[in-house]
Amino acid sequence: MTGRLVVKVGASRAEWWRETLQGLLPEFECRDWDDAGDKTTVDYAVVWRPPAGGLKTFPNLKCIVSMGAGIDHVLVDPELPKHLPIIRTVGDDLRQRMREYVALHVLRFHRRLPDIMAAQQRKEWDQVITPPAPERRVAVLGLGNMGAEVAHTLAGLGFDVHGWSRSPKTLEGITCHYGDAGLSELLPLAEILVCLLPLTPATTGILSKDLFAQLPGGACVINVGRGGHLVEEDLIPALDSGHLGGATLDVLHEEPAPEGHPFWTHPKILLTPHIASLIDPEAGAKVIAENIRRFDAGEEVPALVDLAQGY
Ligand code: NDP
Ligand code: OXD
Repeated sequence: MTGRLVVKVGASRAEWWRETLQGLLPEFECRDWDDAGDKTTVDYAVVWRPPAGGLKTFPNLKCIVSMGAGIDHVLVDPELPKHLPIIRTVGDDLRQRMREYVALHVLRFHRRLPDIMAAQQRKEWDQVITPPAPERRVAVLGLGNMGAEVAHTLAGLGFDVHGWSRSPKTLEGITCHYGDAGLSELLPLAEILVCLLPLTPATTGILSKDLFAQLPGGACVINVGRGGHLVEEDLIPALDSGHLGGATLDVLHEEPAPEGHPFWTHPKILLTPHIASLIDPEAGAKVIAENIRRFDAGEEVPALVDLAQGY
């Protein structure tokens, strides 16, 4: 036994995760967060949405492992031990899932599937005509691990793809924009807008009425970043006025959406339960185990987060 780790994830999948990690890391003792035993001997915490103040109760952690690409759910803890490195979880399987999800929802808007389904309800044979993909501009906010792959997938389907990042980028087949000026160039072009940004102070609330006003009439929005990117109260007026054509939301401020939340029933909103690229133990545990092993051996871990950058 070379170390101990604890796993914190939703109760329904906690034992599945713990057992899978234990099988992959026999040299570690893997325990559930709530059954950690002696907290002073825990080296690694593998977490999804740990409770505020929880991580500091493990005084000798070497590293925090986010069970996801985003680390906002860790950074949000006001008592987070800030000296600790954080490793995020990224990998081919997760990128593949995101590519599938975004392609599905971009095509749904592009081919006007909601209109076709509504026509069927009315028993109308409505031959909706849509332009071919090269005449449809799609903008991807965030060109990182997920966003760059998604942009290439959409370009592969023939869309006219534009992307936006913080720093300048060159991606084959994608028109890249960056910074505030780049966003102003991009928005008036974006018939379908995909948000794949990390949640940081600079990106919180970016999907707001000001941004919607810069989109062309009828534009559709797909948010797969974080609920905090969207100013929720700005969305329904933009949809109801007809300025926005529709929204697909995989992430919300509060997940699951509370009963009675207007997004559940709005005819122009499709809600999915944070499943765009859901990490499961089959795919995710292998990546996490490899990262922990490398970190423990003092080897380079590419998924180590640059905490100064904040994502
Ligand atoms: P990365 O950190 O790899 O990429 C982030 C991208 O966003 C980079 O291109 C970065 O620019 C850009 N960016 C960050 N801040 C700004 C800013 N202020 N202005 C403009 N661009 C900015 O993240 P991932 O691609 O791995 O993931 C992105 C997010 O997607 C995650 O943080 C998470 O919130 C969400 N996600 C959601 C999932 C789901 O199932 N719904 C699954 C996985 C991720 P630059 O390249 O210049 O650094
Ligand atoms: C992630 C997520 O950040 O699933 O990986 O949202």
